[in-house]
Amino acid sequence: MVQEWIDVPKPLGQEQVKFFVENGYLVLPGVIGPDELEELKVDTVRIARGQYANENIKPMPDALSDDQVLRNILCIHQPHYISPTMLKHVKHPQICGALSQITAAHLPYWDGSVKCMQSMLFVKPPGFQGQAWHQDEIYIPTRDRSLIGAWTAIDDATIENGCLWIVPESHKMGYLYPQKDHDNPDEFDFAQESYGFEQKGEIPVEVKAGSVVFFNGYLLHRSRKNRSNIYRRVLVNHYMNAYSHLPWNLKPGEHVAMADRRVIVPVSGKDPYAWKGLEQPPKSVWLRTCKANAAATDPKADHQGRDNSKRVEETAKG
Ligand SMILES: O=C(O)CCC(=O)C(=O)O
Repeated sequence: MVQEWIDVPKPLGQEQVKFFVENGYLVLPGVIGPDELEELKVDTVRIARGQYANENIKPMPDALSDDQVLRNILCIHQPHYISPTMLKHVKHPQICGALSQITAAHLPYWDGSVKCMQSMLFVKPPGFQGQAWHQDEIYIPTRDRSLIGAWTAIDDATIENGCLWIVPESHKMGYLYPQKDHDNPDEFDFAQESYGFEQKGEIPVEVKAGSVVFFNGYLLHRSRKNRSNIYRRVLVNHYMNAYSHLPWNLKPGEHVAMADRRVIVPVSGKDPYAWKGLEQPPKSVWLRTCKANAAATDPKADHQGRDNSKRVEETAKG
């Protein structure tokens, strides 16, 4: 079999690569232009209206306004499984180019090959919660600490509307901190909170729409409640070194060193395990619909009192 090689641009300088390796994050402003942002916004509504055939979001009546279909949704998980627009963004040349330079820049022998395994489309309407401290490798383990989030701001992200907060350099030790339930359901959704680390270096990452924030899967981060009166839309795609197995959602009896989920999208360089084939993703997305006022009485319930924990656990949130 002839191995396909995916060529991508190399937009970063050596200083930016070094900054990412040292600090565990990198902000690139102006990556996504106004037309692409508009395309993502329109597609978000299309997904929420159930206009792509899928198991979890049924078509909504046309009479509902865009605001009515969006305002109950915190996050749509795996939109690229059903939407060609979201899949196109997963393969965005500038983003994948940057990923080909930083994802596993901490490793010898790496040739820039990268694959994607997850997308999350945060809608985060006014009043909706953020997510408490966590490290994404808790949810999506790699074999070489190469998990990376590419967090694209569709709206300006500010402290007021619930931007990302990070602890620079917290990825360096390569330790996954323990997690426990938190006691602040007004501020954070039902996902557990990491604890046992020094928080005092925490910084907000306020960015303009169209910026991309890259962060390593061991970097401690959180987001806060949206206290503004506008949506805070963000598309976060997760990627990793294509050479690492993806021992995710282990099946009973499976050995962590051998497991390798193949619902992936190769986005740069080569897929070293192409001979294993790819698994087709389910025609489905998952919804996170947590909201502060209902969560105050039950942290696992959305504003309609439904228990969301199972749906999100199935998604292995990153
Ligand atoms: O943007 C957010 O609200 C949370 C994003 C996040 O924690 C993640 O992508 O892992």
